[in-house]
Amino acid sequence: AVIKPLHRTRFHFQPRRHWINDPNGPMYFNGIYHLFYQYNPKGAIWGNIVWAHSVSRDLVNWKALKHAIYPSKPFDINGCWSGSATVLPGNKPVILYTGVDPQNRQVQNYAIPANLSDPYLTDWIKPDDNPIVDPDSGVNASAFRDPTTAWLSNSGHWKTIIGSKRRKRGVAYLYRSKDFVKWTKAKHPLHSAPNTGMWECPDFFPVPLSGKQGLDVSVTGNWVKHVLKVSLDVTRYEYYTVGKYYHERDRYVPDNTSVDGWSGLRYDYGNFYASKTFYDPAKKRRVLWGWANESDSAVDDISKGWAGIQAIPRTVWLDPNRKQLLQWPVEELNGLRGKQVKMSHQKLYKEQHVEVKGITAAQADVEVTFSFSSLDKAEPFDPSWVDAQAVCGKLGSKVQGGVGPFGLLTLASENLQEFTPVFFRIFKAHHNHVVLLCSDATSSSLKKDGLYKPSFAGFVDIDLSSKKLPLRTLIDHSVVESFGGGGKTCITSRVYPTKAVFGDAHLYVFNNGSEAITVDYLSAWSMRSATIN
Ligand code: DQQ
Repeated sequence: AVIKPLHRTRFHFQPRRHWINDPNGPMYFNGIYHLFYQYNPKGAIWGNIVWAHSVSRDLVNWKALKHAIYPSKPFDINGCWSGSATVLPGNKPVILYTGVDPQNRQVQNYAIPANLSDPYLTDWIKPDDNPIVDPDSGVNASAFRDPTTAWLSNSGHWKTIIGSKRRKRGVAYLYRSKDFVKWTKAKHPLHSAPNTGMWECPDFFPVPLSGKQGLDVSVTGNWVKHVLKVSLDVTRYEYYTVGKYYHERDRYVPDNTSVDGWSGLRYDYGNFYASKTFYDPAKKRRVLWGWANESDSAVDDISKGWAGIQAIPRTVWLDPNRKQLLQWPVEELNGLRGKQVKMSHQKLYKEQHVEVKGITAAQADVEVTFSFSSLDKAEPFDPSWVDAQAVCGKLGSKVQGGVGPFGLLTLASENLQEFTPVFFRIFKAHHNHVVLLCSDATSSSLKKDGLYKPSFAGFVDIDLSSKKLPLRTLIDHSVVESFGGGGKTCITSRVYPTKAVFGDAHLYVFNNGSEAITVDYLSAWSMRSATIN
């Protein structure tokens, strides 16, 4: 008999087997989306890293091609690590990536398509003048990696940044080139920040001050802001700032509403790392890819034979408040929506949960708007609560509140022995209200050993004057990926239910606060499986 793999995702990107990590070199070229990714062709743990390669016409269904870049030359013999694609004038893609050389130094290389008229760009050449950037004596050769998509300045110079650290200071070194082959390090880094450690996978791009449109990375002007994102290897989270790029000086300065480091903004407050955006000229949008690692053990991964997925690609743009980004699953995902069920004007009193019936709750897309008539009952907010995850750990979905907790119980078993709640809780602070979004894996699985079950959470900087809070959650067997407040705060959890699987998984709306909540409107869809690799 064929055993259906319990936790394998059906519409998230993953290879057929083995380990994957960072998305690499995403790009659009002649009608086709390319996604490369860090991949171990030999097993379900990290190692033997190559650039695997898939192509798509819709960012949803993918076809696997042969590995694009793999160790074969001295400049990458010990590893082909992360990097980015740039499409040069004349529609010529180039990849910049980090190679690990025989001395285990991290060097930067380039690769070009062997045949530009091959629509899939299947074969890649690594020219003999590699590496194009060596770590100089001032940089730590084991912390010097992950070149970004390059941008072109008015002076005709290409620029890229490379992640690094100087002692505990995270650094984005800037390099310039006239011809994309000979690169010179700028005297000053583009940006750096104390006590953040190694900056992996930097990403740097412009966003217009208003509107949802994305921009090519080379666009500048007083009508754009720039975003710098870095991934911190020690703590395994990412943060970004919104700021200004002074292109004559090649310096980036975060706005005073944006901070570097631990308390900074995150694309995702859950399991999401080594992310990277690209500009899609076909739909004039900027699209974000990020890796969602497993939260089970290496032993589990080896026995299931795979580890790692990519989160659903998201369109990103600047919030009208100009302080943060907004994110939403790419519109193409809606093409997988099948059977739809609806709920409206559903009151939820304290301790009540109501089932959303009639869809495949283990593989679903849910959009809901909750409303409340008053904030009078909101619990007091303790100003020392700066760590959202700690607050959610203390005030879980079972801890009764005032306004909230309310939200969804996803991947729930019939008697709620297992469930992953995604919920809001509203607090009253001195001058304002504070909204918390939690995606809590604590009760997600009855499995005792080897699971990481954090109570991920983030604050939602949202205006409550309409007395409404929207939430969208994508559920895909071992993934619960949520977009709170219209994409203001996103959280991805990886969970491994033992009972709430396939047809035994349920979905509920719930409230556990003394203030009654109304489900104004809910739409949930069974999701079809995508064709992936
Ligand atoms: N993964 C790659 C590195 C990168 C790290 C190696 C981030 O290039 O810094 O697989 O997850």
